[in-house]
Amino acid sequence: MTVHARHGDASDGALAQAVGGRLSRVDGPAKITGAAKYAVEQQLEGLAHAVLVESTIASGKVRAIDTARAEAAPGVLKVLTPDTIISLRTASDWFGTPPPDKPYCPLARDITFSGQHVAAVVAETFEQAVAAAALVKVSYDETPSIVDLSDGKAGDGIPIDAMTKEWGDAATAFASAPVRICAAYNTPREYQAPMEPHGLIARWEGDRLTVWEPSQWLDGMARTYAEWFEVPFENVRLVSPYIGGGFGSKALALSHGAIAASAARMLGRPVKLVMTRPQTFTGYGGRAATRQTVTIGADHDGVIQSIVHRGVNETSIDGMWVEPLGSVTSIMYATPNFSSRQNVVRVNSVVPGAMRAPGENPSAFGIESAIDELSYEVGIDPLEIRLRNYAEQDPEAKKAWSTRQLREAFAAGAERFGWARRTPAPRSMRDGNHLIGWGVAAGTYPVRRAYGEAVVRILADGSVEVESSSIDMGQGTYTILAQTAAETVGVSADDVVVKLGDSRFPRAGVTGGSRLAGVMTGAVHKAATSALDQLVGLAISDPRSPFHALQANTLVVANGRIGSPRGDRADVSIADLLKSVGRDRIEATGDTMPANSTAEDRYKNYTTIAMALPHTEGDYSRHSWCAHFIEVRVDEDFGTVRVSRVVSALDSGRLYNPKLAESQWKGGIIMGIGQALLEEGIVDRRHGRIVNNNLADYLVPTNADIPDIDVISVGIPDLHSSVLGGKGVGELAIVGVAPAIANAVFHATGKRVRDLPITLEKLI
Ligand code: MCN
Ligand code: MOS
Repeated sequence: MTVHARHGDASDGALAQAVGGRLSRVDGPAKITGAAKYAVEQQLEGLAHAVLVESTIASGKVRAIDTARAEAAPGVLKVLTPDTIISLRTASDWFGTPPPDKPYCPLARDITFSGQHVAAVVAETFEQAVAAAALVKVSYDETPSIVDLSDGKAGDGIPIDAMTKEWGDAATAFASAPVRICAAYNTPREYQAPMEPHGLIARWEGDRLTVWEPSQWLDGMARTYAEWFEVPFENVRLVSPYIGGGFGSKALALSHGAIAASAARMLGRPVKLVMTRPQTFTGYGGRAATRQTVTIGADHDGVIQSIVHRGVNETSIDGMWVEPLGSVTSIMYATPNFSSRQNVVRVNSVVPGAMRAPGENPSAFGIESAIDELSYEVGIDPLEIRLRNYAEQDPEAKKAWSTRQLREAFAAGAERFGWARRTPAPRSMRDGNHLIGWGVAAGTYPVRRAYGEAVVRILADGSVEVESSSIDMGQGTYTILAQTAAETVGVSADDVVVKLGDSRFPRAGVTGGSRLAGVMTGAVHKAATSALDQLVGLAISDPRSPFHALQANTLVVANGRIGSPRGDRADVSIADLLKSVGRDRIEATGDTMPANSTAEDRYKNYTTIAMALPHTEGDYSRHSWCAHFIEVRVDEDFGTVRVSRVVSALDSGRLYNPKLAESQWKGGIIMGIGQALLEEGIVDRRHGRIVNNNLADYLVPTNADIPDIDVISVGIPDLHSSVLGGKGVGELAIVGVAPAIANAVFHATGKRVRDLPITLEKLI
């Protein structure tokens, strides 16, 4: 393991290894040398290969599936159709809502979107399965489809009352406000596009199922598989030690998983199924397309009096996805009058899903663009207007913020960026034929909390082992849990081995909502504290211990050695102490569940999201915050936009590992740049089909698109948010990037683009 310490930071190894140190990723070497085995890289005896056949229409019914030629093709073991696949039971949803007692078929007869799985071919080799899948002939009775939100047939949709937020009298206050702005903001379908596509290997041994599958939630997915196949939860093992990115898309067991596990059961052989890149655009949902109108009533000083917000997001014909569009709108600025409502509209698409900061991300595009528009309307600097409307407490929950270093973020970001040198008028800054624009926007993400569980072992050689069924998809879980255990027990992180990604380990809930780091550092801290207590207890009380005669009531453990606090006795290594007291290990399981929790509570906490603590629970409202300052250069002739400078100041509370948190923030900002300038799922309106379903046509940023990104941490420890004082990091930084870029583009060009992405045809 190498420790890269940056100048000016904790520069010696020991400091880098404690919580708050800049330890490099402990899983890094395994990943870059190829030693890390991803889910579908397992080599299993007798492995068969499944390939999906998908609907080519967006709406209608399968009339017939002709499998004769496929069945006769070389190497084919089975062709699965709705008629031949085994029957499964419907599983509960991720809230744990009990399912209707009805069968579940992962292959569709009723088609509600293009790309729906209708059949699967299983063969001895992958190539044989691909060849035979092309021979499956599906005929349909097609019916007209609703292409997207702009389709005339889409209608106004279904009101989602739970999303309604109202206080004061927003309509009246708006009507009487001296300054009024009103605009509509749209975001398109966007896709998580993780480098590793979805896929799995499923193997049955009797009624025990093992699934190797990239997963943001082993326990939740294991529950779903158990319910589908009606076997006990304990009979399902999910294995996912390394994951090539998820961004929200790998939290749930999906229909392709049910198909592969069914095939494995039917054949009595392990089956591998890997999605093609195009299938990753329809096998599960990306971010829903959204429409919002934001109206703001203010006085001539730019002080907001009323915000009225209406949002719509698309969902599928038979599934429900609500993208909470009022989430940032309702808390970012102080306003005495507020109204937000939301509808969903059913269209013929796969049900949309979670993608990095679902809700907050499009919500911020609306409100952070709108307040920028207001700033020009009243002639006040866009940074100044945000400070004038600063929310001193949560305007919605009417509670104090646990911590909100947003003012500090604005100040630090503005200083580093040089905001004071900005000239206010649009088109007033240029460099040759580049129009230069400077934009600012804020972002936020709530602190989601739940409970976690971990085991910490102090082993005979003095090393420490941590186990948890939580996961690392690149965020740094392995590393921060090593640091937490190392610091708590008093050893070097080099001597800690963290094992994750196996549902047989002590349980963990979903890695979603940027909550895992806070949850799991808490659990590991607790387990490690209890292991340390046991170690010290033994050293004091065991007659064979060299410290027994000391009659001390505590001892100090540091650098893997135990000593007396007064230093009046030679210290002893943990290994020697364990040897002298005749123990080969010390083990402690720690969970952060309330003391009176039942086994049922634990199961529910780890396998559903129903037990998460609201971010406004108790006396405080808890959120991470950020401010982005972005420079764009717009080519006046061609309308091309390049982001040339980013300075972001962020408040995620205490950072467990600043190097990793900065990397997370930069990743979020890069994804935000992609969202602002490139990303858009384009639908062929004749067939209701995503046409740019690959990474050549669905554009994500490359290195050449990304300038140096400067991130500044302005957080302070927030003990209302987590045991060690951290708030969420993973999703925060994407929130607010797109509006900061849109605002910069307006400053550069005088054109307000309210539809993402900001492509050149919208500027010329
Ligand atoms: N961290 C820190 N200090 C804190 C909090 C976090 O140093 N106070 C650092 C740690 O390295 C931690 C990481 O940030 O491992 C993320 O912590 P957290 O914010 O708790 O987020 P989660 O661990 O729950 O990760 C999930 C989050 C989500 S929801 C998405 S979406 C996302 C993201 O993380 N997907 C990612 N970051 C991703 N990063 C990678 N490489 N790949 C993805 O798919
Ligand atoms: Mo993140 S979208 O909550 O997995």
